[in-house]
Amino acid sequence: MIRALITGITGQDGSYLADFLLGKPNYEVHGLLRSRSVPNRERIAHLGPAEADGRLRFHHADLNDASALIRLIDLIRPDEVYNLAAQSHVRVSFDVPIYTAETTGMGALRLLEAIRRVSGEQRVKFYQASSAEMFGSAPPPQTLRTPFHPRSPYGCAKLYAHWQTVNYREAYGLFACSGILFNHESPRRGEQFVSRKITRAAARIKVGLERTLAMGNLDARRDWGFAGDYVRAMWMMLQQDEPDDYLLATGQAHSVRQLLEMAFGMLDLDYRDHVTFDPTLTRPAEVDVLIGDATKARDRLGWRPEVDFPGLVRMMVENDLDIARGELAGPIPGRPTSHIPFRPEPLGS
Ligand code: NAP
Ligand code: G4F
Repeated sequence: MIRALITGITGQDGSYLADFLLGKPNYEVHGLLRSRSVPNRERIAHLGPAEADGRLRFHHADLNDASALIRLIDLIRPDEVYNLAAQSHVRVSFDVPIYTAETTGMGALRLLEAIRRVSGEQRVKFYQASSAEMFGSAPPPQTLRTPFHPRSPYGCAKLYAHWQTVNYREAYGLFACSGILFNHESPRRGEQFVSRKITRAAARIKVGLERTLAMGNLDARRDWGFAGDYVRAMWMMLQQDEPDDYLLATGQAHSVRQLLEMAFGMLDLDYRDHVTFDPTLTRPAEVDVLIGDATKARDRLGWRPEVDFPGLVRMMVENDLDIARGELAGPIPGRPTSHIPFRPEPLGS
């Protein structure tokens, strides 16, 4: 059996990666859980049968606790480590910059160091979840040769983790890969990210649960793909003969406004009747356009995204419509009955 450790298994990508690896008969998956007052296992609840079979196991640890990471690596002795855990929200990173640097940046280093110290001669393969946010204001299309220019505490923290990954490969010969991923979404996307915020609101407005949607900058453009396609490529990177860095993207960008138009349009709604502007949802420094060039992943890994932008939006709208209709019918067990919208304090307050 191949033993894989996933940090961030309760998140969007971690849950899809767990699905993907457990779909292979020769994988045993270990998930890192951090302590929370309310368990957060919605995205992995369906994996109960794998847990019952012993092919999926959970362990408490935290990227901010080096001793726990050393203990975990020693206990599991993983063959593959996928570091997907992070404080991953860009706007929030302006409110908690030091926490973001600790978790998203230093957390990766703690994990790399735990692997180096504990695993010795064992050939552990390491995947780092790097981000298109590292390109920041670099003009599109962004390629693997584009100089980085991050525009947020999150982007800076990811860049630190990226270079540490490269450095552990070059300095210690670790099989370490950095996947620079452009935005990828799904029905499991967190509700504070713009795609899910929009599809969820459109569905709730459609069934009458809400009337308005407060938004920030509608002109930003992103290269949006489907998370299920992207986790497949994470695994592919670790199956190559040599470790390397890759960029994953669809190569096509849409604006937030176009996303609104499409999601609301699929429900025969006009977003202009519902969307209001809230300046607190803008960022002190914005990343205007991200469009990635995934030629290397296509040529070397044979990777291609299978879900296009309209297919992605439809999948998310349909899922959120089901949830909204269910909520109309009665409260869903384990889910809060009222949603508290994310409305950050104005910066500097
Ligand atoms: P996500 O849904 O926000 O999931 C983040 C995960 O990290 C959650 O499981 C969270 O646990 C965990 N986590 C947070 N702080 C932690 C800590 N201190 N110790 C241990 N675990 C911690 O993120 P995602 O969208 O799946 O993205 C996965 C990774 O790819 C992230 O590193 C993200 O920055 C990066 N990335 C994402 C995208 C994208 O478009 N989705 C693009 C490029 C890169 P809880 O459930 O307990 O909060
Ligand atoms: O969905 P977002 O919050 O994603 P963002 O900032 O692009 O970051 C995501 O993708 C990165 C990869 O490129 C990841 F590394 C990162 O972890 C995360 O998954 O915002 C997308 C765009 C931004 O330009 C934002 O200003 O949407 C704009 N936007 C406009 N109104 C909004 C809103 N974003 C959010 N979250 N909420 C709004 O109300």
